[in-house]
Amino acid sequence: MNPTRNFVSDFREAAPYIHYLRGKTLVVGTVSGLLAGEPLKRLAADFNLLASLGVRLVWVHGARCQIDQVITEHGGTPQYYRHRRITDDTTLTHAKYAVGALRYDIEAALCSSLPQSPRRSKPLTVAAGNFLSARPLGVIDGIDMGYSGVIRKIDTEAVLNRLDQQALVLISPMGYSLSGKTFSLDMYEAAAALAVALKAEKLIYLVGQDGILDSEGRLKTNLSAQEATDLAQQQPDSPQSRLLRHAVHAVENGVTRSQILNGYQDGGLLQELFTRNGSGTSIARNAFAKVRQADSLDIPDIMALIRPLEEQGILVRRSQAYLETHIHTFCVLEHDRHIYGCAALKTFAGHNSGEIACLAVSPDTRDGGCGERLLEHLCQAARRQGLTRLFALSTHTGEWFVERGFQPAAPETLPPERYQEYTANGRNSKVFVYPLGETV
Ligand code: 1C4
Repeated sequence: MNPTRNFVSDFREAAPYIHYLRGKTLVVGTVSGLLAGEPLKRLAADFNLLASLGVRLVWVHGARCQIDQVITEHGGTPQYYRHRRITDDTTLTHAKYAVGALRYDIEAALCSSLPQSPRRSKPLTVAAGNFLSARPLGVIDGIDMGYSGVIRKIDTEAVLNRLDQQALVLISPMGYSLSGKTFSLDMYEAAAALAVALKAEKLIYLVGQDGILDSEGRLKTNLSAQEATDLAQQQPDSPQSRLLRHAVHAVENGVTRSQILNGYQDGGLLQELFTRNGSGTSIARNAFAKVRQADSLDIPDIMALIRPLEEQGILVRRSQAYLETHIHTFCVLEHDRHIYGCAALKTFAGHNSGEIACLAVSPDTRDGGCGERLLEHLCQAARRQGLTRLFALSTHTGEWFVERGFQPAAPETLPPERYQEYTANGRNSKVFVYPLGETV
């Protein structure tokens, strides 16, 4: 294995994502367990890296473990009701102490001069402050929740100003009432509320598990808001369902995606942001269509989708007979039994290349990431088949592929069988290739 080759293909894969994320706002909520030792150092280094790439960052930190620890050290027992802390006067004093100390630790970690840090000479500026106003949670089922609060308002303008000044905005899970009281807040709720108020591109929760797991412990990589809500309702009182509800709230109120990742995985955040495969669970509002293997029942829908594009010369003409014999190479994007897109992965005997072919998304669904999802699906399928290179031929859509890391290539580099077809059909299409690299 040639390490330089891996670096080059990985860097090419990351480039479009770097471009896309520049100037975008990410709100990242981290659970309290991550905020010490190596995990904190790694997170701080990754935040520094993201900020140096022009990503606008709001970091909302939890403090549950640290507050529990202070309470225990003072001989108390942390009290919760429905996963929310019951905050009496003494608990509030402990919470202020623990959150204050934690904030210093986080700021120090963000300043530390790591050898590989792009900001070695100028640490990232951190802005913290009274951005959140709160009101009491009140009495729930007869239990007075004391100084546990919910967000009342966010000073969005102040946060945006700090972001415009290229500061990382650090939000602690505390809010203040107009009468000058302090309330302890829920990190998940605060992060979701900030993401909505700031119209963030993404809300990311870094947690202690690989993402959202189904009842059999399997990771769900993509969920629509509806699927996430259904999952939350299966175990309404679990911590996962609380997390899901906030993640769904964000995507239903204008945030493009909520992502839930394992914060202990070194590089998990960067992998999610800069690779096609990502990591963890992604939740999108769009009752997001599923990409699945096509079958012969899909052929009428596929034909309806591709015929107009064939008429325009964008796609090569494919007969019904061709579709019937090659349907196993197609995937479709489906929602509510309606097909919104299709694509095929053509392979060539004795060759490690595959062709992304017959890629189409219905006109009323374009620009919503469906094309990207079909491409992702085929990249993963190609890797599973051991292919090392993908290519696409296009008369109209070359830029779309280039923006996703494909490079123009000479037609002569096509597999011989495909090159013959290329010269015979006279379409003079442009060729684009994408190295899949040696890693999966
Ligand atoms: N060029 C550059 N950018 C484009 C673009 C284009 N033609 N069409 C859309 N975009 C941009 C949008 O402006 C948007 O940009 P933004 O707002 O994010 O900055 C972004 O792409 C949207 O990305 P997305 O992931 O949401 O994409 P979708 O809209 O869901 O889907 C398609 C993108 C290109 C698939 C969709 O626009 C579509 O169906 N277009 C018509 C069909 C088409 O052009 N398909 C690509 C074919 S190339 C042929 C074959 O038959 O096998 C020909 C082979 C030959 O020999 O010539 C292929 C592969 O099928 N080859």
